[in-house]
Parts: sequence; C-alpha cells; structure tokens
Amino acid sequence: MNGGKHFAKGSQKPELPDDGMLRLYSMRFCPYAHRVHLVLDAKNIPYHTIFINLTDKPEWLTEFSALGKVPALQLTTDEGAPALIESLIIAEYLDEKYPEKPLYPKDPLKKAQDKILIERFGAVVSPMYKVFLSGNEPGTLLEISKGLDIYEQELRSRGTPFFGGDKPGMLDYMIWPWCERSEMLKYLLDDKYKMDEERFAQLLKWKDLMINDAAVKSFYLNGETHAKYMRSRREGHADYDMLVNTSKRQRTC
Ligand SMILES: N[C@@H](CCC(=O)N[C@@H](CS)C(=O)NCC(=O)O)C(=O)O
Repeated sequence: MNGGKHFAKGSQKPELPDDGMLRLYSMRFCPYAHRVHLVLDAKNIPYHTIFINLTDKPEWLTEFSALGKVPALQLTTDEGAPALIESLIIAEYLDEKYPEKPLYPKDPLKKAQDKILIERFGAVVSPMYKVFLSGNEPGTLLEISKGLDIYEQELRSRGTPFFGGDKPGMLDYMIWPWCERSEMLKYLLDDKYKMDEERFAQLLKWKDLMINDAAVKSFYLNGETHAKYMRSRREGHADYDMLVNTSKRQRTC
C-alpha cells in the first residue's frame, strides 16, 4: 500500500464509512502505525486508512486521538464509534477481538515474555532513531548492535525461524517496522553499514523470511525509500506524500 494523500490542517473531516469496516488513522512512514497495518493485514481484517499530515495536523484529529498522534483505530460499528490509541494496545485489542489467527502465544507466561521483549526493543529503537535523525555519533551503532544481541540469542534459543514459531507472531510484527527501517542506515551513513553476518546470523535469516511474509509485503518499503523520507524530515519538510502518484512499484529487496 503506497497510500493516499495525507489529510492536513483545513481539510474536511472524512465521513464515517457505511460499510462497517474499521478505520485506521495512520502516517505512511510512522513505525507505530506500521505495527497496526501489519496486525490488520496478518489477520486479513478489512479496513480503511486515513493518512494524516503530522506537521500540519487536521483540526479534527484530536476527536479520534486525544494527543494528536497516529496510530488511532476507529471502531466504526461500535456504539459512538470510539477510537483506540497506542499501537500495542490496538494490536492486543485486535488479537483478542479477531481470535481466528492468534498472534500472541496462548500461554500467559509465553505471552508475558514476548511482551517484555517488545518493551525491551526500545533499547534498539532509541539509538536507531538518533542515527536516522542526526547521523552517527560515537558508540550509537554499537548500542544498536548490543540491543539486537538479545533478539539474536532469543531466536537461537527458540530454534524456530520466527519468534512466533513457524510463522510470524506478535513479537515479530511489533519489532518489524524498525528492522525494515534499519535498511536506511546503508543510505544515510557515509560509510556503508552492514550487519555482522556471524553475530546476527539468525536475525538476518529472519529478516529475509519476514520480507516474504504476505502482511509485511503489503506495507513494505525499501531502505532507499525510507531514507528519502527521512532526509526530507531531517531537512525540516517531511514529505508525507512522496509516494502519492508514484506508479513505480517498490522493490521488495
Ligand atoms: N506510543 C505511541 C507512539 C505513537 C507516535 O509517537 N506516533 C508519532 C508518529 S510516528 C506521532 O503521531 N507523532 C505526532 C506528534 O507527536 O505530534 C504508539 O505506540 O502508538
């Protein structure tokens, strides 16, 4: 999904859909919104997307998202059409509401352990975004690698291709948006960045498998495209609509 134009300040509030489908307020390059797209797509839940310009936010955004952030998921057929916020809360809601293809393990202990690993991924996200936004500073790449060691070890000890077993589960999808974006490092850093093939052997295999997952494919952007958006953000004019009218399909590797 390359996406439609992002609604901005002064835009008219879109009418509620009358087809009973959920509505996701998103931004094409937001990793948190990406999480929700992945869960909806993995579960084959039909939904509409409203993309939001986060620099010039539409006045009506806070009706659905009190803090003016994306993602927000509007439950269009529930009484009062309430909207949920916070990617992890939305993901868990969807997993409980649409249990046909469960993403979290059933076992409470395993589920709690996966939630801890989702939480701990913050140790990778923070240094990664530092590099994305301001370039490499001494020690930041090391911090990313140190954070990733935990996930490499975890995949090794689970002995399965995905954290979720034979197919991706919630932990896979919740950390994927940043793993997809890590490909940007090659383009944003002058010296070519490459993950250590021995140190991260399992994670690299996992990455290749994830890229071929149907849900991942449906919202995938390559590193060059993410980097192009990130440069526009660094320069102070985030180009939310850069994929609109782009007829060229994104390469998947
Ligand atoms: N903790 C939130 C974070 C969401 C978030 O920070 N979204 C960013 C876009 S990637 C946003 O909406 N920023 C707009 C703002 O902070 O004003 C979640 O997990 O959903």
